[in-house]
Amino acid sequence: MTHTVATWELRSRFASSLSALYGTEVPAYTTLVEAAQQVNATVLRDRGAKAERLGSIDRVTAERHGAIRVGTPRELRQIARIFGAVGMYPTGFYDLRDAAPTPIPVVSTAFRPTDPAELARNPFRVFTSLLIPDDRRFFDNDVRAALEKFLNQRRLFGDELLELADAAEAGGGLPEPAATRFVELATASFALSDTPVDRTWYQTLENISGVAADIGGVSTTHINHLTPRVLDIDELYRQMQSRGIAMIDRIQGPPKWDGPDVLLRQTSFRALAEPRRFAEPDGTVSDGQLRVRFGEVEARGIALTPAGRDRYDRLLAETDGSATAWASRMPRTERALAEGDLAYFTAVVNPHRPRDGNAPPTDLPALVRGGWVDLEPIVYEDFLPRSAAGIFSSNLTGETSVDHDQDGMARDAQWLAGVLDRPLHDPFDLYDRQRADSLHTVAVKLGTNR
Ligand code: OOG
Ligand code: NI
Repeated sequence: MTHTVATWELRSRFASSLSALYGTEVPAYTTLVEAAQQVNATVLRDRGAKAERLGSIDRVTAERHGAIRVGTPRELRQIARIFGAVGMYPTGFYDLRDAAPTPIPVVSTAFRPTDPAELARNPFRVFTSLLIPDDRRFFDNDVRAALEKFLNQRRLFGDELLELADAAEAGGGLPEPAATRFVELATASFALSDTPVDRTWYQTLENISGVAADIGGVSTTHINHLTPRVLDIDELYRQMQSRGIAMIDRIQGPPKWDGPDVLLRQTSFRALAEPRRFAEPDGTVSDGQLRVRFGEVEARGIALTPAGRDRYDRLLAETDGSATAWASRMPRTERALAEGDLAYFTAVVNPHRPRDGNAPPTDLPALVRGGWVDLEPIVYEDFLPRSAAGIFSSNLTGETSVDHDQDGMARDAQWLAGVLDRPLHDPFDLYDRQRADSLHTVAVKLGTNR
């Protein structure tokens, strides 16, 4: 009998193989991972079981997200097949083209496991951006035509890789040696290539947008950053600076405070100069450098409901994330977040619930108030468009040139699902379902599911 390497194991092998590759390509990433592990060990020692409230230390230690940028719908569909092979499915729609202060000519999604049990096994996720060449605010007709021609000629992924991917997705995994081969080919397709970059073409695009040049100015794609998860991001930030690594000037997302961690806080070190070869206009090849790849670290908190998210977005827009404004408008306990329906929790029956003969209520706030259930936070598994745009732009060299007199092309989640030719999951639906499933189990146990 040949042993099948299951989908989750392919995912976990793929994540660690990409991480090993990125560590050899960008040594500062290894420093970041080491610093993150040290901070996590300290937090675990100091806070004990509380440190694992938002994920077991095994999950958090292995946890990474990456970012990849592609140029055409066809490339995005191929990426979807490769990630589908390892159980990562497109989730969420992010339009970064009118992000303040720096618009980026892409729309994005994140490929990730959608099932809680799969997330617990390995939560690898990849923020994936698609260039929009027909957005006239960024690209005029000539550049657009040249971009599309260039992109349509390149092949990012070979047939062998795509066929193995399809077999893995259809079969729920791969036998050996196909499994090893798949991980090898998938990893290699995201390595930095040493194919010479056409200097003139790259610069044409870079004058419009550094992200456009990184996507459409080269004949390959590459993993753009990999992000470990840390339990105390403020401490990590201090440690990286004391190790001499220049970080961007802030931590993005909610401010530091003494209430529950929600959503996502992220920070990064600036893109580093890496050697690249250039094809010059006179036909010679020269050595040069590009700064496109960086390192990022993140702390994850509880997922917010649409109402909670709305409050977060408004707080950030109105107060730029001031900690005092935050503290005056965000509930300070998990329980208050649940009672206000601002954040997602699953409920489990409280073994010490009151046994006074009264019938239990059925809605979550009342169950919590009556002491019938305990709450388990649902971790935020997604991204934040404002932070994402901040991460993109803090790593750009040069300005993005935008012609505000032109209309952008309208793009939405439905359009992206069409491009992907797969369902595009809505993060809120996934969190909602997880909460609903737990309430159903509670109702069965309490005998209220009439
Ligand atoms: C993606 C930037 C967004 C995040 O963590 O928000 C991102 C990119 O640079 O391609 O990764
Ligand atoms: Ni990132």
